[in-house]
Amino acid sequence: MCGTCGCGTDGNGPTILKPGEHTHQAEHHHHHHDNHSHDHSHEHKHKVLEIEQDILQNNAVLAARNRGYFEAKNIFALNLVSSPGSGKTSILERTLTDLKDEIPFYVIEGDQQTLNDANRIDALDIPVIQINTGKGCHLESDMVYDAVKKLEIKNDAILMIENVGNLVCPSMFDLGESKRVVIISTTEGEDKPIKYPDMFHTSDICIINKIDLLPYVNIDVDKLKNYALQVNPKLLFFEVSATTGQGMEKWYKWLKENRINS
Ligand SMILES: Nc1nc2c(ncn2[C@@H]2O[C@H](COP(=O)(O)OP(=O)(O)OP(=O)(O)O)[C@@H](O)[C@H]2O)c(=O)[nH]1
Ligand SMILES: [Mg+2]
Repeated sequence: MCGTCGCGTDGNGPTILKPGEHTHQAEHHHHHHDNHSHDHSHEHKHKVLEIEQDILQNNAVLAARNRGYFEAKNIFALNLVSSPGSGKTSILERTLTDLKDEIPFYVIEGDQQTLNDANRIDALDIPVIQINTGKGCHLESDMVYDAVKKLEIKNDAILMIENVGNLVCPSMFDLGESKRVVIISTTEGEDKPIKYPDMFHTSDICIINKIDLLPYVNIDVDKLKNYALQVNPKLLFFEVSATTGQGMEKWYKWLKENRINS
């Protein structure tokens, strides 16, 4: 749980908006356990632990419900996770542009604030819902549940869920996705998988983005992959540039092969 980053998503909950939809920015987030830095009593710690277990347990219950819904409708749901700016939305933009004539896509965008990413997807005429988590630093399964209801997803579609940019907390929250995709860009350094192992450990796919920048940055991609494999030997890698389109075909092939009866 986010005991160190101070993230909280209780209170009045996140705001879930379509592009163009408006709501007043509510002061809707307060801490799960705001006394944690002041009160170190045994009793308090015990309570915190119980609340954290409750949150994760509730999350798991609704994640299972999401997963059942996706399976019943043969929806291939991907949870895209990464640090901020690694290129999640850029990869989505190119993927949707290239494949939208073949495959029905739906998108859920997670950010603390703004409709920026939803507007980028909306510009491609893809149905999209933005979730603003306020102080929260990750999506939870109830937010996805609400967004999915608003999206009215057709059978056999692909649902792309772009999580909040954060290489730590989203790893703990199952959203009911079919596969988890971690994206890391060439500017982030090869040691991230061993520094932030949970995200790589819980993912199925690792997309290494911004390979067009390789001539300019100090990174050893083989080393990055080896670190990631130390954490998760089952990871499957794609090396791409969302900017130039390099490497995207292999990613598309995987998407097409895995979306039906996944
Ligand atoms: N050179 C290069 N730049 C890229 C590539 N992909 C994305 N970018 C740039 O990286 C920046 C961040 O890209 P986004 O797609 O917004 O990243 P994101 O992961 O969605 O960011 P958040 O949603 O804020 O976490 C933008 O300036 C992009 O143009 C790439 O393959 N090569
Ligand atoms: Mg984004």
